[in-house]
Amino acid sequence: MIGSFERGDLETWRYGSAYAASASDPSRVLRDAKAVVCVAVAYGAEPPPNRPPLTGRVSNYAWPQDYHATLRGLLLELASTIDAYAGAPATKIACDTAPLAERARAAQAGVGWIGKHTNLISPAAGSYVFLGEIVTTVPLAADPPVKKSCGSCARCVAACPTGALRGDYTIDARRCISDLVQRTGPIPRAMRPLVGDWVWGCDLCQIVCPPTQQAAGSRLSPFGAPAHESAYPDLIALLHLKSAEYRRRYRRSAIGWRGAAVLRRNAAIVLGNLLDRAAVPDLSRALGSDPHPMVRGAAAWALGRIASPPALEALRAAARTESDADVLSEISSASRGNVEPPPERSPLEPM
Ligand code: B12
Ligand code: SF4
Ligand code: SF4
Repeated sequence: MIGSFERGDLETWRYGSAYAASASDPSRVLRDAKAVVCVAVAYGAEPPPNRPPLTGRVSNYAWPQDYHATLRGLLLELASTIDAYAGAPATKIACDTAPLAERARAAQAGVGWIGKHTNLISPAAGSYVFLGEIVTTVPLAADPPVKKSCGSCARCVAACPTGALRGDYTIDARRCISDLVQRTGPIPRAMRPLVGDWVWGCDLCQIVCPPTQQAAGSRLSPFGAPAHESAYPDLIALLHLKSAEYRRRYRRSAIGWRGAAVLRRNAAIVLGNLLDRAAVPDLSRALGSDPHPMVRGAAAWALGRIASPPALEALRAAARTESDADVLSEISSASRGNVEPPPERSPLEPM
Protein backbone atom coordinates (compact mmCIF):
# COMPACT_ATOMS: atom_id res chain seq x y z
CA MET A 1 0.00 0.00 0.00
CA ILE A 2 1.47 3.33 -1.08
CA GLY A 3 -0.38 5.29 1.60
CA SER A 4 -2.31 4.36 4.73
CA PHE A 5 -5.92 5.38 5.36
CA GLU A 6 -5.49 4.84 9.12
CA ARG A 7 -2.61 7.36 9.21
CA GLY A 8 -4.68 9.76 7.08
CA ASP A 9 -2.09 9.82 4.27
CA LEU A 10 -4.76 10.18 1.58
CA GLU A 11 -7.12 12.34 3.66
CA THR A 12 -7.33 15.13 1.08
CA TRP A 13 -8.56 12.67 -1.51
CA ARG A 14 -11.27 11.17 0.70
CA TYR A 15 -10.30 7.68 -0.41
CA GLY A 16 -11.42 4.96 1.97
CA SER A 17 -11.37 1.19 2.10
CA ALA A 18 -14.46 0.97 -0.15
CA TYR A 19 -12.60 2.92 -2.84
CA ALA A 20 -9.49 0.77 -2.35
CA ALA A 21 -11.56 -2.44 -2.72
CA SER A 22 -13.13 -1.10 -5.89
CA ALA A 23 -9.77 0.18 -7.22
CA SER A 24 -8.38 -3.33 -6.86
CA ASP A 25 -11.28 -5.00 -8.70
CA PRO A 26 -11.35 -4.52 -12.51
CA SER A 27 -14.77 -6.21 -12.74
CA ARG A 28 -16.15 -2.96 -11.30
CA VAL A 29 -14.95 -1.28 -14.49
CA LEU A 30 -16.06 -4.05 -16.90
CA ARG A 31 -18.24 -7.01 -15.98
CA ASP A 32 -16.55 -10.37 -16.64
CA ALA A 33 -13.13 -8.71 -16.86
CA LYS A 34 -10.41 -11.32 -17.40
CA ALA A 35 -7.32 -9.15 -17.93
CA VAL A 36 -6.00 -5.61 -17.66
CA VAL A 37 -3.61 -4.33 -20.33
CA CYS A 38 -1.44 -1.66 -18.67
CA VAL A 39 0.10 1.05 -20.80
CA ALA A 40 2.79 3.58 -19.89
CA VAL A 41 3.22 6.63 -22.12
CA ALA A 42 6.39 8.68 -21.69
CA TYR A 43 6.30 12.41 -21.10
CA GLY A 44 8.88 14.90 -19.87
CA ALA A 45 10.92 17.19 -22.05
CA GLU A 46 13.84 19.42 -21.14
CA PRO A 47 12.61 22.69 -19.61
CA PRO A 48 13.11 25.71 -21.86
CA PRO A 49 16.33 27.66 -21.18
CA ASN A 50 16.45 31.20 -19.71
CA ARG A 51 13.74 31.39 -17.09
CA PRO A 52 12.38 34.98 -16.94
CA PRO A 53 12.09 36.80 -13.57
CA LEU A 54 8.84 36.68 -11.55
CA THR A 55 7.81 33.36 -13.04
CA GLY A 56 6.68 30.20 -11.27
CA ARG A 57 7.27 26.56 -12.14
CA VAL A 58 4.81 24.03 -13.52
CA SER A 59 5.52 20.30 -13.28
CA ASN A 60 6.35 18.76 -16.63
CA TYR A 61 3.36 16.35 -16.51
CA ALA A 62 1.15 19.45 -16.89
CA TRP A 63 2.99 20.99 -19.87
CA PRO A 64 1.19 19.08 -22.64
CA GLN A 65 -2.11 20.61 -23.69
CA ASP A 66 -3.82 17.35 -24.45
CA TYR A 67 -2.40 14.51 -22.38
CA HIS A 68 -5.76 12.88 -21.70
CA ALA A 69 -6.77 13.10 -25.37
CA THR A 70 -3.40 11.72 -26.55
CA LEU A 71 -3.45 8.86 -24.03
CA ARG A 72 -7.09 8.11 -24.76
CA GLY A 73 -6.35 8.02 -28.51
CA LEU A 74 -3.51 5.52 -28.02
CA LEU A 75 -5.62 3.34 -25.71
CA LEU A 76 -8.58 3.37 -28.14
CA GLU A 77 -6.32 2.27 -30.99
CA LEU A 78 -5.03 -0.66 -28.94
CA ALA A 79 -8.51 -1.51 -27.62
CA SER A 80 -9.90 -1.71 -31.16
CA THR A 81 -7.22 -4.32 -32.01
CA ILE A 82 -8.35 -6.42 -29.02
CA ASP A 83 -12.03 -5.95 -29.99
CA ALA A 84 -11.22 -7.09 -33.54
CA TYR A 85 -9.40 -10.15 -32.17
CA ALA A 86 -12.41 -10.97 -29.94
CA GLY A 87 -14.87 -10.38 -32.81
CA ALA A 88 -17.08 -8.23 -30.52
CA PRO A 89 -16.71 -5.28 -28.12
CA ALA A 90 -14.59 -6.70 -25.30
CA THR A 91 -12.80 -3.70 -23.80
CA LYS A 92 -13.15 -0.61 -21.65
CA ILE A 93 -10.40 1.95 -21.43
CA ALA A 94 -9.38 3.93 -18.35
CA CYS A 95 -7.11 6.92 -17.95
CA ASP A 96 -8.00 8.83 -14.80
CA THR A 97 -11.62 7.91 -15.55
CA ALA A 98 -12.21 4.84 -13.39
CA PRO A 99 -11.13 3.82 -9.89
CA LEU A 100 -8.13 1.59 -10.61
CA ALA A 101 -4.95 1.20 -8.55
CA GLU A 102 -2.97 2.14 -11.64
CA ARG A 103 0.58 1.87 -10.27
CA ALA A 104 -0.02 -1.49 -8.55
CA ARG A 105 -1.67 -2.89 -11.69
CA ALA A 106 1.17 -1.68 -13.90
CA ALA A 107 3.75 -3.20 -11.54
CA GLN A 108 1.86 -6.49 -11.52
CA ALA A 109 1.72 -6.41 -15.33
CA GLY A 110 5.50 -6.03 -15.69
CA VAL A 111 5.51 -2.39 -16.86
CA GLY A 112 7.99 -1.41 -14.14
CA TRP A 113 8.50 -1.19 -10.40
CA ILE A 114 7.24 1.27 -7.80
CA GLY A 115 10.05 3.42 -6.39
CA LYS A 116 10.45 5.12 -3.03
CA HIS A 117 8.94 8.25 -4.56
CA THR A 118 5.86 6.01 -5.01
CA ASN A 119 5.75 6.44 -8.79
CA LEU A 120 6.05 3.54 -11.19
CA ILE A 121 9.46 3.41 -12.87
CA SER A 122 9.64 1.90 -16.34
CA PRO A 123 13.09 0.41 -17.09
CA ALA A 124 12.91 2.04 -20.57
CA ALA A 125 11.33 5.40 -19.81
CA GLY A 126 11.91 6.08 -16.09
CA SER A 127 9.11 7.46 -13.93
CA TYR A 128 7.98 10.25 -16.27
CA VAL A 129 5.18 8.07 -17.64
CA PHE A 130 1.41 8.42 -17.63
CA LEU A 131 -0.46 5.21 -16.90
CA GLY A 132 -3.57 4.00 -18.70
CA GLU A 133 -5.42 0.70 -18.88
CA ILE A 134 -7.58 -1.44 -21.10
CA VAL A 135 -9.81 -3.75 -19.11
CA THR A 136 -10.90 -6.66 -21.26
CA THR A 137 -13.03 -9.78 -21.13
CA VAL A 138 -10.40 -11.53 -23.28
CA PRO A 139 -8.17 -13.75 -21.14
CA LEU A 140 -4.53 -12.76 -21.72
CA ALA A 141 -1.32 -14.22 -20.31
CA ALA A 142 0.40 -11.87 -17.86
CA ASP A 143 3.99 -10.65 -18.32
CA PRO A 144 6.25 -11.30 -15.32
CA PRO A 145 6.81 -8.39 -12.90
CA VAL A 146 10.07 -6.44 -13.26
CA LYS A 147 12.54 -7.73 -10.67
CA LYS A 148 14.09 -4.39 -9.66
CA SER A 149 14.00 -2.18 -6.61
CA CYS A 150 15.56 1.05 -5.38
CA GLY A 151 18.09 -0.80 -3.25
CA SER A 152 19.93 1.55 -0.93
CA CYS A 153 19.16 4.68 -2.99
CA ALA A 154 17.10 7.30 -1.16
CA ARG A 155 17.78 10.40 -3.25
CA CYS A 156 14.10 11.23 -3.68
CA VAL A 157 13.52 11.08 0.08
CA ALA A 158 16.37 13.54 0.67
CA ALA A 159 15.21 15.83 -2.16
CA CYS A 160 11.62 16.16 -0.97
CA PRO A 161 11.35 19.57 0.74
CA THR A 162 8.26 18.71 2.77
CA GLY A 163 9.19 15.31 4.22
CA ALA A 164 6.26 13.68 2.38
CA LEU A 165 8.27 10.58 1.43
CA ARG A 166 8.95 8.23 4.30
CA GLY A 167 11.57 6.10 2.57
CA ASP A 168 9.55 2.92 3.02
CA TYR A 169 7.78 3.28 -0.37
CA THR A 170 4.90 5.21 1.23
CA ILE A 171 3.90 8.85 1.01
CA ASP A 172 2.00 11.21 3.27
CA ALA A 173 0.09 12.84 0.41
CA ARG A 174 -1.09 15.68 2.69
CA ARG A 175 2.49 16.97 2.76
CA CYS A 176 3.13 16.62 -0.98
CA ILE A 177 3.39 19.95 -2.86
CA SER A 178 1.45 18.40 -5.72
CA ASP A 179 -1.43 17.86 -3.29
CA LEU A 180 -1.08 21.24 -1.54
CA VAL A 181 -1.30 23.30 -4.74
CA GLN A 182 -4.42 21.42 -5.91
CA ARG A 183 -6.42 22.14 -2.76
CA THR A 184 -9.50 24.28 -3.16
CA GLY A 185 -9.15 25.58 0.43
CA PRO A 186 -6.24 27.50 1.96
CA ILE A 187 -2.81 25.85 2.03
CA PRO A 188 -1.79 25.42 5.71
CA ARG A 189 0.40 28.38 6.67
CA ALA A 190 3.31 26.29 7.91
CA MET A 191 3.50 24.51 4.55
CA ARG A 192 3.45 27.63 2.34
CA PRO A 193 7.20 28.38 2.47
CA LEU A 194 7.88 24.77 1.46
CA VAL A 195 5.83 25.13 -1.74
CA GLY A 196 8.77 27.18 -3.07
CA ASP A 197 8.18 28.27 -6.65
CA TRP A 198 5.78 25.48 -7.70
CA VAL A 199 2.57 26.86 -9.15
CA TRP A 200 1.30 23.41 -10.17
CA GLY A 201 2.65 19.92 -9.38
CA CYS A 202 6.21 19.19 -8.28
CA ASP A 203 8.99 17.18 -9.94
CA LEU A 204 11.75 17.33 -7.32
CA CYS A 205 11.67 13.65 -6.30
CA GLN A 206 11.78 12.55 -9.95
CA ILE A 207 14.42 15.03 -11.13
CA VAL A 208 16.95 13.34 -8.81
CA CYS A 209 15.85 9.76 -9.56
CA PRO A 210 18.74 7.91 -11.31
CA PRO A 211 16.61 5.57 -13.50
CA THR A 212 14.53 8.56 -14.60
CA GLN A 213 17.65 10.59 -15.38
CA GLN A 214 19.18 7.70 -17.32
CA ALA A 215 16.04 7.30 -19.42
CA ALA A 216 15.98 11.01 -20.37
CA GLY A 217 17.74 10.66 -23.74
CA SER A 218 15.83 7.61 -24.86
CA ARG A 219 12.33 8.78 -23.98
CA LEU A 220 9.83 8.39 -26.80
CA SER A 221 7.31 11.03 -25.83
CA PRO A 222 4.38 11.81 -28.15
CA PHE A 223 4.22 15.30 -26.61
CA GLY A 224 6.19 18.13 -28.16
CA ALA A 225 8.61 20.59 -26.54
CA PRO A 226 6.92 22.91 -24.05
CA ALA A 227 6.25 26.59 -24.67
CA HIS A 228 8.03 28.90 -22.21
CA GLU A 229 4.74 29.99 -20.71
CA SER A 230 3.62 26.39 -19.95
CA ALA A 231 6.77 25.65 -17.96
CA TYR A 232 7.35 29.07 -16.38
CA PRO A 233 4.08 31.03 -16.16
CA ASP A 234 4.22 34.76 -15.49
CA LEU A 235 3.18 35.14 -11.84
CA ILE A 236 1.68 38.62 -12.13
CA ALA A 237 -0.55 37.53 -15.03
CA LEU A 238 -1.52 34.41 -13.05
CA LEU A 239 -2.32 36.48 -9.95
CA HIS A 240 -4.96 38.38 -11.93
CA LEU A 241 -6.19 35.42 -14.03
CA LYS A 242 -9.89 35.68 -14.89
CA SER A 243 -12.08 32.58 -15.37
CA ALA A 244 -12.57 33.10 -19.13
CA GLU A 245 -8.81 33.35 -19.74
CA TYR A 246 -8.25 30.35 -17.43
CA ARG A 247 -10.62 28.24 -19.51
CA ARG A 248 -9.04 29.39 -22.75
CA ARG A 249 -5.49 28.66 -21.58
CA TYR A 250 -5.81 25.58 -19.39
CA ARG A 251 -9.05 23.81 -20.42
CA ARG A 252 -7.17 21.01 -22.17
CA SER A 253 -4.28 20.64 -19.73
CA ALA A 254 -3.87 18.87 -16.37
CA ILE A 255 -4.12 22.28 -14.69
CA GLY A 256 -7.62 22.91 -15.95
CA TRP A 257 -9.79 21.33 -13.28
CA ARG A 258 -9.55 23.26 -10.01
CA GLY A 259 -10.56 26.73 -11.23
CA ALA A 260 -8.85 30.09 -11.68
CA ALA A 261 -8.94 31.08 -7.98
CA VAL A 262 -6.67 28.14 -7.06
CA LEU A 263 -4.07 29.34 -9.56
CA ARG A 264 -4.35 32.96 -8.34
CA ARG A 265 -3.85 31.64 -4.78
CA ASN A 266 -0.80 29.63 -5.86
CA ALA A 267 0.68 32.63 -7.70
CA ALA A 268 0.35 34.71 -4.50
CA ILE A 269 2.06 32.02 -2.40
CA VAL A 270 4.95 31.72 -4.87
CA LEU A 271 5.35 35.52 -5.02
CA GLY A 272 5.55 35.46 -1.20
CA ASN A 273 8.31 32.88 -1.46
CA LEU A 274 10.27 34.77 -4.12
CA LEU A 275 10.44 37.84 -1.80
CA ASP A 276 10.63 40.21 -4.79
CA ARG A 277 9.43 43.73 -3.89
CA ALA A 278 8.43 44.32 -7.51
CA ALA A 279 5.34 42.20 -6.81
CA VAL A 280 4.02 44.41 -3.98
CA PRO A 281 1.71 46.67 -6.08
CA ASP A 282 0.01 43.64 -7.68
CA LEU A 283 -0.25 41.72 -4.41
CA SER A 284 -1.78 44.85 -2.80
CA ARG A 285 -4.32 45.06 -5.63
CA ALA A 286 -5.20 41.36 -5.18
CA LEU A 287 -5.58 41.84 -1.41
CA GLY A 288 -7.90 44.81 -1.95
CA SER A 289 -10.03 43.52 -4.79
CA ASP A 290 -9.83 39.77 -5.54
CA PRO A 291 -13.38 38.35 -5.31
CA HIS A 292 -12.14 35.16 -3.60
CA PRO A 293 -11.29 35.36 0.15
CA MET A 294 -8.72 32.54 -0.21
CA VAL A 295 -6.78 34.62 -2.77
CA ARG A 296 -6.99 37.78 -0.64
CA GLY A 297 -5.69 35.73 2.32
CA ALA A 298 -2.77 34.37 0.29
CA ALA A 299 -1.94 37.87 -0.96
CA ALA A 300 -1.88 39.09 2.66
CA TRP A 301 0.48 36.27 3.59
CA ALA A 302 2.78 37.12 0.67
CA LEU A 303 2.85 40.82 1.62
CA GLY A 304 3.72 39.83 5.20
CA ARG A 305 6.63 37.76 3.87
CA ILE A 306 7.97 40.63 1.76
CA ALA A 307 7.33 43.07 4.64
CA SER A 308 8.60 46.19 2.85
CA PRO A 309 7.05 49.51 4.03
CA PRO A 310 4.54 49.61 1.10
CA ALA A 311 3.64 45.93 1.75
CA LEU A 312 2.93 46.65 5.43
CA GLU A 313 0.94 49.77 4.48
CA ALA A 314 -1.21 47.67 2.12
CA LEU A 315 -1.92 45.27 5.01
CA ARG A 316 -2.94 48.17 7.28
CA ALA A 317 -5.25 49.60 4.59
CA ALA A 318 -6.88 46.21 3.99
CA ALA A 319 -7.42 45.69 7.73
CA ARG A 320 -9.64 48.80 7.70
CA THR A 321 -11.87 47.64 4.82
CA GLU A 322 -11.83 43.79 4.87
CA SER A 323 -14.91 42.10 6.33
CA ASP A 324 -14.13 38.37 5.88
CA ALA A 325 -13.02 36.81 9.20
CA ASP A 326 -10.51 34.39 7.61
CA VAL A 327 -8.87 37.14 5.56
CA LEU A 328 -8.70 39.39 8.63
CA SER A 329 -6.92 36.57 10.47
CA GLU A 330 -4.42 36.27 7.57
CA ILE A 331 -3.87 40.05 7.61
CA SER A 332 -3.29 40.00 11.35
CA SER A 333 -0.79 37.10 11.09
CA ALA A 334 0.96 38.74 8.09
CA SER A 335 1.23 42.08 9.90
CA ARG A 336 3.06 40.27 12.70
CA GLY A 337 5.53 38.84 10.17
CA ASN A 338 3.80 35.46 9.59
CA VAL A 339 5.77 34.00 12.45
CA GLU A 340 5.03 30.31 12.11
CA PRO A 341 6.27 27.37 14.09
CA PRO A 342 8.74 25.29 12.03
CA PRO A 343 6.82 22.68 10.05
CA GLU A 344 6.68 19.50 12.07
CA ARG A 345 5.70 16.14 10.57
CA SER A 346 2.69 16.23 12.86
CA PRO A 347 0.32 17.65 13.86
CA LEU A 348 -0.49 19.46 10.63
CA GLU A 349 -2.66 22.54 10.74
CA PRO A 350 -6.32 21.62 10.20
CA MET A 351 -7.10 21.22 6.49
C1 B12 B 1 -4.34 10.76 -5.64
C2 B12 B 1 -3.21 10.84 -6.63
C3 B12 B 1 -2.14 11.66 -6.27
C4 B12 B 1 -1.94 12.20 -4.85
C5 B12 B 1 -1.32 11.05 -3.99
C6 B12 B 1 -0.11 10.43 -4.68
C7 B12 B 1 0.39 9.13 -4.12
N1 B12 B 1 1.69 8.93 -4.31
O1 B12 B 1 -0.36 8.32 -3.60
C8 B12 B 1 -0.97 13.40 -5.11
C9 B12 B 1 -1.75 14.68 -5.37
C10 B12 B 1 0.03 13.68 -4.00
C11 B12 B 1 -0.35 12.97 -6.43
C12 B12 B 1 0.85 13.47 -6.86
C13 B12 B 1 1.45 13.08 -8.04
N2 B12 B 1 0.92 12.28 -8.99
CO1 B12 B 1 -0.75 11.35 -8.79
N3 B12 B 1 -2.30 10.30 -8.75
C14 B12 B 1 -3.22 10.16 -7.85
C15 B12 B 1 -4.29 9.18 -8.38
C16 B12 B 1 -5.42 10.01 -9.02
C17 B12 B 1 -4.86 8.22 -7.36
C18 B12 B 1 -3.82 7.44 -6.53
C19 B12 B 1 -4.43 6.91 -5.26
O2 B12 B 1 -4.20 7.45 -4.20
N4 B12 B 1 -5.31 5.95 -5.38
C20 B12 B 1 -6.05 5.42 -4.25
C21 B12 B 1 -5.21 4.48 -3.44
C22 B12 B 1 -6.17 3.74 -2.53
O3 B12 B 1 -4.59 3.59 -4.35
P1 B12 B 1 -3.00 3.32 -4.38
O4 B12 B 1 -2.26 4.40 -3.67
O5 B12 B 1 -2.65 3.09 -5.81
O6 B12 B 1 -2.88 2.05 -3.48
C23 B12 B 1 -3.51 0.86 -3.84
C24 B12 B 1 -2.59 -0.13 -4.39
O7 B12 B 1 -1.29 0.02 -3.83
C25 B12 B 1 -3.28 -1.42 -3.94
N5 B12 B 1 -2.39 -2.53 -3.98
C26 B12 B 1 -1.31 -2.79 -3.24
N6 B12 B 1 -0.77 -3.91 -3.63
C27 B12 B 1 -1.53 -4.38 -4.65
C28 B12 B 1 -1.39 -5.48 -5.45
C29 B12 B 1 -2.33 -5.68 -6.46
C30 B12 B 1 -2.19 -6.84 -7.32
C31 B12 B 1 -3.40 -4.76 -6.67
C32 B12 B 1 -4.37 -4.95 -7.75
C33 B12 B 1 -3.50 -3.65 -5.84
C34 B12 B 1 -2.56 -3.51 -4.86
O8 B12 B 1 -3.78 -1.17 -2.68
C35 B12 B 1 -4.06 0.20 -2.61
C36 B12 B 1 -5.50 0.33 -2.50
O9 B12 B 1 -6.18 -0.03 -3.65
C37 B12 B 1 -3.45 8.37 -9.46
C38 B12 B 1 -4.26 7.76 -10.58
C39 B12 B 1 -4.81 6.41 -10.12
N7 B12 B 1 -6.07 6.19 -10.36
O10 B12 B 1 -4.09 5.59 -9.55
C40 B12 B 1 -2.46 9.46 -9.93
C41 B12 B 1 -1.06 9.01 -10.32
C42 B12 B 1 -0.53 8.07 -9.28
N8 B12 B 1 -0.31 10.25 -10.24
C43 B12 B 1 0.56 10.40 -11.16
C44 B12 B 1 1.48 11.49 -11.24
C45 B12 B 1 2.19 11.71 -12.57
C46 B12 B 1 1.68 12.31 -10.12
C47 B12 B 1 2.80 13.36 -9.94
C48 B12 B 1 4.15 12.94 -10.52
C49 B12 B 1 2.35 14.69 -10.57
C50 B12 B 1 3.28 15.86 -10.27
N9 B12 B 1 4.40 15.97 -10.97
O11 B12 B 1 2.98 16.67 -9.43
C51 B12 B 1 2.84 13.52 -8.40
C52 B12 B 1 3.86 12.55 -7.77
C53 B12 B 1 3.97 12.70 -6.28
C54 B12 B 1 4.53 11.44 -5.67
N10 B12 B 1 5.75 11.48 -5.23
O12 B12 B 1 3.81 10.44 -5.66
C55 B12 B 1 0.62 9.22 -12.10
C56 B12 B 1 1.84 8.38 -11.71
C57 B12 B 1 2.55 7.78 -12.90
C58 B12 B 1 3.64 6.86 -12.42
N11 B12 B 1 4.74 6.87 -13.13
O13 B12 B 1 3.51 6.16 -11.46
C59 B12 B 1 -0.79 8.52 -11.80
C60 B12 B 1 -0.78 7.01 -11.90
C61 B12 B 1 -1.78 9.13 -12.83
C62 B12 B 1 -1.65 8.52 -14.22
N12 B12 B 1 -2.73 7.95 -14.72
O14 B12 B 1 -0.62 8.54 -14.85
N13 B12 B 1 -1.11 12.05 -7.08
S1 SF4 C 1 6.28 15.64 -5.66
FE1 SF4 C 1 7.58 17.10 -4.50
S2 SF4 C 1 6.56 17.35 -2.51
FE2 SF4 C 1 5.65 15.54 -3.51
S3 SF4 C 1 6.82 13.83 -2.71
FE3 SF4 C 1 7.86 14.47 -4.61
S4 SF4 C 1 9.40 15.97 -3.95
FE4 SF4 C 1 8.00 15.69 -2.24
S1 SF4 D 1 15.46 8.33 -6.36
FE1 SF4 D 1 16.36 6.36 -5.81
S2 SF4 D 1 15.06 5.68 -4.11
FE2 SF4 D 1 13.93 7.28 -5.13
S3 SF4 D 1 12.60 6.20 -6.57
FE3 SF4 D 1 14.48 6.79 -7.68
S4 SF4 D 1 15.80 4.99 -7.51
FE4 SF4 D 1 14.22 4.77 -5.96
